[in-house]
Amino acid sequence: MGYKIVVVGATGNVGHEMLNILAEREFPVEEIAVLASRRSQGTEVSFGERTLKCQDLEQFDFTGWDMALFAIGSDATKKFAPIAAKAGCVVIDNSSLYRYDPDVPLVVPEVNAEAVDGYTKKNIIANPNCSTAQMVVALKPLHDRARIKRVVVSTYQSVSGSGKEAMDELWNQTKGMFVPGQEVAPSVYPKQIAFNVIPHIDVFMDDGSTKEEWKMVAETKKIMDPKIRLTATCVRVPVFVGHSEAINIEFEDFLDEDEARDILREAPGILVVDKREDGGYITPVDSVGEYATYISRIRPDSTIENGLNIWCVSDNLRKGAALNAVQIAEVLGQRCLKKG
Ligand code: 2RA
Repeated sequence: MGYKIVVVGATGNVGHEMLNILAEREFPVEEIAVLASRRSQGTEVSFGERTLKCQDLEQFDFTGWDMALFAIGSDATKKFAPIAAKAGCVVIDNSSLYRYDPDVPLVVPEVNAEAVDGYTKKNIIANPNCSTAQMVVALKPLHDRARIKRVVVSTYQSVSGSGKEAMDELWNQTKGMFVPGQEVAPSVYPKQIAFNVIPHIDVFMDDGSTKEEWKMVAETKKIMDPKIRLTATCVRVPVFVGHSEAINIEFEDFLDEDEARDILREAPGILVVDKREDGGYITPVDSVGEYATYISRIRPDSTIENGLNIWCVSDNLRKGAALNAVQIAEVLGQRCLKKG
């Protein structure tokens, strides 16, 4: 006995990875439906060895389906997630729409798996922002040991976080730098992304931070601990896949680097790659296609009492989105929707 699963937004970066990961992890699927916009109806997508044809989301009846993994924008999610939820299909939503709703659990299974139990309020569970997911996987085991007071994080976010169009723009702009007459003007981003970095992701807030930075603060408080004080600077970099983060942590209690390294090595979802030698650390290209949240450059911050610096890298399409959503579906099935 398996689950009747729907993937909504199957033709996008994240939807594509959701199908790959459902197949890789042999999620117990009794039946699967893949949905896309009307203009993408009929598009074929891969699910393991199978090829599935996308159905029109507008016409789909969610009645009788167990779970729907949503990988579409907030506007479309606002229209269709309530329809699915009302039909009795539990929505696991990757958009930001429901993340801050007190009646919707925001879940990273390695951190707060038990929160899925609260899905019944709206029949919806929210997936966190990609930059938050990998960070809280890294912070949680350390917080359990030495209570985190404050986090300062700088992110180096790949263009796949903005979608396929942004990946094409990076590729074409890069080519255009070398092929005379083929320059490509910025369109997805406000400035050139090839050979450049852009300290601006999402919209600006009144206090001068960006919404991406606000998300990291709000989501960390909801998922982990409202008392943690966090400040973020989120930067777009000319990398196709893989988000990187330089994380500075101040603890309530002393935690030396060796104990921190041992804790991280034993923690769920984490792989420590930490040698003080050429190449002894993780980089985005190493993370592509992998499940792990990688941690490198573990070292004390002697400028503050009880300080630690770490480097954190993960595939933003996987742990940052599709893998986390599938893991939520696994936990939901195990804890709440047992079959057979
Ligand atoms: C980004 N975190 O990287 C945002 C949304 N995926 O663009």
